Amino acid sequence: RDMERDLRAAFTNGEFELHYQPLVDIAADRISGFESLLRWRHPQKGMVSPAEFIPVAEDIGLIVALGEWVLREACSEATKWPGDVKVAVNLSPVQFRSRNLVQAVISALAHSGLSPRRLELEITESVFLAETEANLAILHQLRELGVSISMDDFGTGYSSLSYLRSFPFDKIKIDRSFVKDLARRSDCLAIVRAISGLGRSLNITTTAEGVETVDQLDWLRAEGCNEVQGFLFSAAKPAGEIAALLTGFA
Ligand code: G
Ligand code: G
Ligand code: MN
Ligand code: NA
Repeated sequence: RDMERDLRAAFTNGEFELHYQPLVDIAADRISGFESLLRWRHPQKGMVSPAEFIPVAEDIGLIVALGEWVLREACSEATKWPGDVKVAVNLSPVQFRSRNLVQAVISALAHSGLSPRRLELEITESVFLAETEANLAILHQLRELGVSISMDDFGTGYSSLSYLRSFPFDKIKIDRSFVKDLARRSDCLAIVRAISGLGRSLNITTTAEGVETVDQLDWLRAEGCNEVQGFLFSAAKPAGEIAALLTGFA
């Protein structure tokens, strides 16, 4: 209950900020984009993790307004980056239920002037669990705007493969739980290999999350994974540090 009250106040007081984590194109060895990750700078508690407050924001419906703010903020920030660098925004399934999502994306693009080609929307499999047909229709409308759609946390949900058949995703993000033990566990390697192969066959970009070591990067490169994201390159950083990340990366 305290969290509820604090969250609503935080939104009006402007205590939220976005940090950005690089997505690295393995073959080109360059930053292809950044994932925006929401941060709450609580006046007493300091940084509060989205893992803690997003479920509450979803419960009280605040995620709709907060999600619209995230879209506007991320799109306008991305206009400051080199023209081929993309921005990825996470969407909550609750934003699909609000029925205002397509308009929110149109409006964020229009106000920022960002090309839709530079916006990636990340969704999880939970988007398909309820109101599947309605949500599919929304995904198609979003795609028609020219934005791309990524399947986040792939492999951790339910019947992943059927979702790949019901919607032509542009990108699959391999959950970091599979990347973690890549070098030590043959089952993790088998899963990463299968997802990379699936991506190649279906012409879907594959991105590995949670890459922390050079060893993991070498395995992922060998498996033909297209992109990596993780502490090996950088944690999520405030907007002000992005220019340095872009020039410093090589
Ligand atoms: O950044 P990590 O830094 O701790 O993020 C934890 C979780 O919060 C991740 O699953 C991530 O997808 C989610 N998350 C981060 N930012 C956002 C956001 O802007 N919107 C939504 N819906 N989820 C987010
Ligand atoms: O669910 P989603 O992938 O959107 O959330 C990204 C989450 O992964 C964030 O919490 C972010 O802080 C975390 N993260 C990013 N890179 C790494 C990494 O290399 N290792 C670990 N353990 N977590 C990471
Ligand atoms: Mn994500
Ligand atoms: Na993820």
